[in-house]
Amino acid sequence: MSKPILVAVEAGVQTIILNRPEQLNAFNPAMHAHLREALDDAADDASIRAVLLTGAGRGFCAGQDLAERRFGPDAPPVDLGASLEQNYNPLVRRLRALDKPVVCAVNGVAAGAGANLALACDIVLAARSAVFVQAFSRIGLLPDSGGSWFLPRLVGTARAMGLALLAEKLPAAEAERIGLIWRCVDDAHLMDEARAIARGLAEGPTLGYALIKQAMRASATNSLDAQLDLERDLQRSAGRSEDYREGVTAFAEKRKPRFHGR
Ligand code: LHQ
Repeated sequence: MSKPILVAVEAGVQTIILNRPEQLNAFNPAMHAHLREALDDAADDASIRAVLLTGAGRGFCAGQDLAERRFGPDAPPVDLGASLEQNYNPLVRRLRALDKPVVCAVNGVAAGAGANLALACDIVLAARSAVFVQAFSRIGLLPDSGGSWFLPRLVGTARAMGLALLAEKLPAAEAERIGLIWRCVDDAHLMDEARAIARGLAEGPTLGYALIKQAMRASATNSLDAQLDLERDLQRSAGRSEDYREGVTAFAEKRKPRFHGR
């Protein structure tokens, strides 16, 4: 049996490939378990300074594997809350807690929890042929895996509501236009561009990136006053880093900085 995800580390980038292409990389428990493990490794291993997430085959991720959810007329209802608690919520929490940048290369359709997995990443690139579908309402569910939180924050309530209620396929170019993702790129260039971004981040000021992520995350619930205080405190830490010293020195010497992530 092939592995549900493939993981490789090169030049400071941990690449994770969702690998159930026949099911458009839909989630089963094994894929969840392996993905959690890979993200734990990314958090613990100091040599990993950026993560790149993508899918094998023509899809990125079709969300929950619905073949596992088929039930006969007499079957008792499945506790979907338990499924979220055991698998999807820990995944999204791990991704959001990771203090290293996560680049997502959406290589094809991203549906249901698969779409929201992408939205939980820091920089989302998508192939021009890819589509995002909040497929949940098609089967009587609501956006999960953080979707009901990410969508209104990224694109506003009107668009979030439209995407969730109508569950239409949103083409990558439109996703870029409305601010759902960072950039839509031609299919042939997706992986080169995503790798270049991830490698650039892996050579960057890792500590500074962690502080950027912390500040951006906190802004979702902070008042401006609280955010100004937080920026003061985080900038104090950033200002003590080796990378800040190197950045300023390299600027003065008109050369490219050599950051070590400290
Ligand atoms: C699939 C799937 C799939 C299995 C395509 N499973 N095989 C969380 C917590 C607890 C419970 C419930 O859910 C959740 C979160 C969720 O994610 S709920 C939402 C689950 N996902 C969906 O509802 C999406 C279902 N899939 C689709 O709507 C379409 O397949 C999309 C729009 C993704 C792609 O459409 P097409 O490009 O036309 O491809 P296709 O439909 O022909 O699919 C290709 C194959 O992939 C096909 O298998 P086959 O053997 O016929 O070639 C599909 O059965 C399989 N596949 N999604 N989620």
